[in-house]
Amino acid sequence: MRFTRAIVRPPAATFADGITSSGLGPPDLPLALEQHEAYCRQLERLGVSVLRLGPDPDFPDSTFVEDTAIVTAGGAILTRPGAASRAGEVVAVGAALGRWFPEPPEIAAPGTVDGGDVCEAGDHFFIGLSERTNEEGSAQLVEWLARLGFGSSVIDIRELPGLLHLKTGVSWLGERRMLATTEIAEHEALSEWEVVRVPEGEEYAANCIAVNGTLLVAGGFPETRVLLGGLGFEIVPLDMSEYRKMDGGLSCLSIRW
Ligand code: CIR
Repeated sequence: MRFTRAIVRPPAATFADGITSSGLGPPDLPLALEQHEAYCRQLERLGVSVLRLGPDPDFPDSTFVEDTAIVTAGGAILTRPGAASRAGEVVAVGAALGRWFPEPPEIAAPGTVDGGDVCEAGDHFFIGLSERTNEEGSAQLVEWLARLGFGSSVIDIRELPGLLHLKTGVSWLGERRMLATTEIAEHEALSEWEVVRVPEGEEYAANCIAVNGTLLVAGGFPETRVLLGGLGFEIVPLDMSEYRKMDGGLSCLSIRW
């Protein structure tokens, strides 16, 4: 599937007040904005029309738009983020998506889902059960996705250390191929998929996005780059240092369809 559109939201002045467990120190806002703009320009270079929402200082984590909605070829589903401070982020994204997806279904209480736990792989979705996505939310999502014609499987990451979301550790590379950290690679839900394992020590690079024939990967992970390059992918590294400080990965900066 070719992506033609994306929604993004640059970080606001309150970015450093967002949730983080990285221990990497506070993000540098001017640098984060530069990295964000480079990310947007790269999407545009690949033929994606990018809608930039205005920054919202009331929601420090609102730059991580991916967590608020799941957009598929068949329609959109609004999430109900698992962190209380992020619940209100869905309103603005839902309003923006309304232009293309009027009245999308929404995950309902007590269900919670973060889009970062939802990994699309063609006509199949992997859904992570995490600190953010609960069983009720994932069950609702399985149901909505089925109505849109998609199959799904659930991967429980609650016992796996270091993973905020499922997509912190796994990405779809296209066709039947996934990129994953060792722990996720061994999960039975992936047993019938070809899994490329992220080299040890480069786990952050497991979160990447395939956009119209090019892989956007986090910069600074040379072994992963060589590995993926060897598989024939065109690769564009993007500096994500300031988002990593806030526990964010590359995919979470955009909703793509
Ligand atoms: C959070 O904890 O919610 C944000 N600081 C980071 C969210 C990252 N989202 C993602 O990877 N999909």
